[in-house]
Amino acid sequence: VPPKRLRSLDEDTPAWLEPEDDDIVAEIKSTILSKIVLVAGKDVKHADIHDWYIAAALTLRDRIVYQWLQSDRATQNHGAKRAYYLSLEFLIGRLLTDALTNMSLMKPFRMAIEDLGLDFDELRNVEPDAALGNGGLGRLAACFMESMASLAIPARGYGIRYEHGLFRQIISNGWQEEFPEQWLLSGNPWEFERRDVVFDIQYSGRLDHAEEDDSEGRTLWIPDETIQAIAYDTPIVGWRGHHVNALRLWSARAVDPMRLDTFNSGDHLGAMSEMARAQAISKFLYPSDETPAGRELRLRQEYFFVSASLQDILNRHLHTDGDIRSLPSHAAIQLNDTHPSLAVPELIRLLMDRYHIGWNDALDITTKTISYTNHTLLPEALETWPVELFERMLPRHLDIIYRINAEHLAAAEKHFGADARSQASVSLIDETGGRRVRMGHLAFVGSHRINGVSAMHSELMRETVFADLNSLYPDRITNKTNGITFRRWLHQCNPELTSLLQDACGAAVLDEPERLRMLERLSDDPAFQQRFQTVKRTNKVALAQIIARQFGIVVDPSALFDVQIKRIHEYKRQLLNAIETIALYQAILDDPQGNWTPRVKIFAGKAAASYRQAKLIIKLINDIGNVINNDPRIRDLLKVVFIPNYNVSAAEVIVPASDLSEQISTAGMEASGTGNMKLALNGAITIGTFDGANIEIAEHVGEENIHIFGMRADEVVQRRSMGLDATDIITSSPKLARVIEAIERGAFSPDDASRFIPIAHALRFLDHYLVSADFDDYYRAQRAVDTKWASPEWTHSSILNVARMAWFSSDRTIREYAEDIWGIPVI
Ligand code: B1N
Repeated sequence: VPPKRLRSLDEDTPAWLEPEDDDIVAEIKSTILSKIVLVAGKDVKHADIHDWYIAAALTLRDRIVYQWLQSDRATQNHGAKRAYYLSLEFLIGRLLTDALTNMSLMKPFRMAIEDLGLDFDELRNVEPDAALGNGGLGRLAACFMESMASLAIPARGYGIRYEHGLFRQIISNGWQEEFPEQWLLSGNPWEFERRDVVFDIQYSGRLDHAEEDDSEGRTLWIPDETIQAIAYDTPIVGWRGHHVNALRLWSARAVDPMRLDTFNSGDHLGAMSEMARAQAISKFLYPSDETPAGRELRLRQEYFFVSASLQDILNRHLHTDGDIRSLPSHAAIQLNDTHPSLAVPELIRLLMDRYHIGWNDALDITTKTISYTNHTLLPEALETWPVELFERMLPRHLDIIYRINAEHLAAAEKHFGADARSQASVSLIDETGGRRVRMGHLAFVGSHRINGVSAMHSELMRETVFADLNSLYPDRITNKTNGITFRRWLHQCNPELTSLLQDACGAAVLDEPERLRMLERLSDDPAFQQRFQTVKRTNKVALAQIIARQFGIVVDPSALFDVQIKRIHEYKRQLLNAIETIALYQAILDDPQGNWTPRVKIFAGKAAASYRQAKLIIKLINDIGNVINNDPRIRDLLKVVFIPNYNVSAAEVIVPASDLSEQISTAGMEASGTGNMKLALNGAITIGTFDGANIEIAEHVGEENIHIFGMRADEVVQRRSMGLDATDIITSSPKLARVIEAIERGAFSPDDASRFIPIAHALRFLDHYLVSADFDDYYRAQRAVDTKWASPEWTHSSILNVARMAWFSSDRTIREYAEDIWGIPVI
């Protein structure tokens, strides 16, 4: 049980922060009431639920701030090395319950709020999700922020304070529609605007080589556009509230609020145009996930946040150390994918042009400070930018990139000889089809460590995209398998299970997840199994109620909840799940009295607005649901639910209620996955391919506690090399043939029989994702799941999944980053 007493703080802390146990609730209540009056400026009787939420958040924030300042002082005093995590995405979700759990204040706050006559759950549900990310990559950044604070690593996250996060998804007549998201509408109680932390960010203009002052290549860049970046800090509290770090997000504004001369001449809108152009930079999160957001505005965003962050890091370093050259021993900068790759030329530029360091030292300091995480090998997702755009927007950076490339290619020539293929493959410039800067190569060459996010992914990095770079710099690639924070993804989202785990493994399981192992000996204990099943049932009832209330679909909590929740992408193969649903439907109709396992197929996820095939798959799932859910012959043996607007908060409800976790990407394509970890930790059994972190999950939970199917990565490559036509496969699979025929006949789209022809066509002739090729084995694996569900083996395996997931804590991942990449000691 978390300690009720507040941790003792240093002498500077006001006495009111250390009330007696019994006083805590009263103190919280009176602070909340005073915030209503003093911050909302309202009489308590006029306060609405938003006012109460803001007042509660501010009351909690007061307590966090003292811990935060103390953490900062401690880092300062020890001259400790800091980690800086640069990411264009932070998918945080809600913060109230997160901060309450970590501050050990959940109970007193709940009591205080209920004493005030409010419903705590209603209050916490008014908090909007901070959805400043698309999917796994952004959520990983959020988990890492929490783990760095929990491990008391002095760290800071850097990103963009998007005014509009990921779009709101509405399903209208089965189709996805996108609407702007407005998380800042009612104010954001967590952030501190730092009006004194402002940096100029400059674009375009020209280089004056005549001004080069020496052979070092310092060049005068005369930019012709300046905008400003202003900092907003959000405190991130670690577990038990010991340490607090900041997430610093930048907002863009013009230097002048408007052009007065233009305004006075009568052009009122024109007078504001510079402000609009500047603010556009932090207006929207690019909603693409693993597809290139190849627009000029995106490159402007990337440079904007990289430049502001590096100026800030260098300022702080100089202020505390006084010697710019000692940067690598005081700062480790981690690039979350290639989106912040401009950090390489920007750091070199600042060191040379602002701090007058020579080329060799600037390059050396840069590579020692920076490291890069790769999250995808999909060729279409690897960022490249036209050289022409660089010339126009960032001429000085292109200049620096060319110089890095010249030295790099000279080293490559020594290594490979005059082999033109290897030369072309390692070059920072892709010369095939228009000259483009390869951002992955740039990040690689400018880093001392490059990591993949699962064992298999890191191995594929060495063998494919980065094979030649790896041969040139053989010690740089390393693996850091992803993890998730157990505070949010177990303790907070599944309090019932957490309390059972505390009973079974001791209260210390909250601090030492390895203790989950103690469940192994209970996995066959009938009494424990019973309690475990009761917890799952409670969570399923809660989800079933939401599904009934919000979507009017009645589902039976004793059915198997089969869940696929993630971005909609062809490689993630929601389509494979959808066509298996059709095959199962047909099989039940063939044998209505058969001994079928009742199933609820639950889907949730967003498709990029411009991704037509993914949006058609959403429509197909909804249309299948319409037919099956309304077919009385099925007698509720099968239900299909598409939960709209999937986000972190939705995941927190769905994950604890899941029985089966669908992790069915085409092998070799999912770098890691992290939803797979969340679901297994909450007792869902995985049906999945040998891909990403599924492989390591299988190693940990044991092959008998996971359902693996389908082609392996090498078989995928081999099959594709034989062509994408699946006719042979369909001919030998009557089930698959029947499914495709039903789709083509319009069985699920009677209002428009041709609607799903593009999908049927892909299944027959363009099977790039091996949906047809893997269908039979997937169907077989699903029937093995049915068999297991009916036996006591299910609960046994489910318990063992929970027991063996400790390694997937993001604390373990962060410890590895700190020790192997950042050189930061963890106590
Ligand atoms: O990063 C996650 C992994 O667990 C997933 O397997 C991986 O798919 C995901 C461009 C991406 N890779 N690449 C992206 C996101 C946005 C964007 O604009 C690429 N996301 C991943 C965490 O390692």
